[in-house]
Amino acid sequence: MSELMDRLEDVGELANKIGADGKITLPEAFSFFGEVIEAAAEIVHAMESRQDHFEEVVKDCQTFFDRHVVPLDMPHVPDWLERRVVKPFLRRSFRPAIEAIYDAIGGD
Ligand SMILES: [Ca+2]
Repeated sequence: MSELMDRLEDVGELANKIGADGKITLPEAFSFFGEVIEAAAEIVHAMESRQDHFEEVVKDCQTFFDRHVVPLDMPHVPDWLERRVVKPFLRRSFRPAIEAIYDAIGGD
């Protein structure tokens, strides 16, 4: 297991609490996204050879999202919309968000 996945376990506990009823609201989903990005930023910041790990960091975040958010229902969001738009949007947003982290702190 990667260092990031280790760190994400803390976020996973939060996700399990949020999703204990099998549901996640849209604000909770965005908040969860923010928690994952924060954990990723901490790990990337601590890395030595960061450029080598970019794809791994993106993949770990997406795998984590698939595990903890994708199975949950978003109340008040039609299922087709969450399945085809909202969750894919959040999932794809990890890449540009992590790119922004690398741009901000990756070069040194
Ligand atoms: Ca729904």
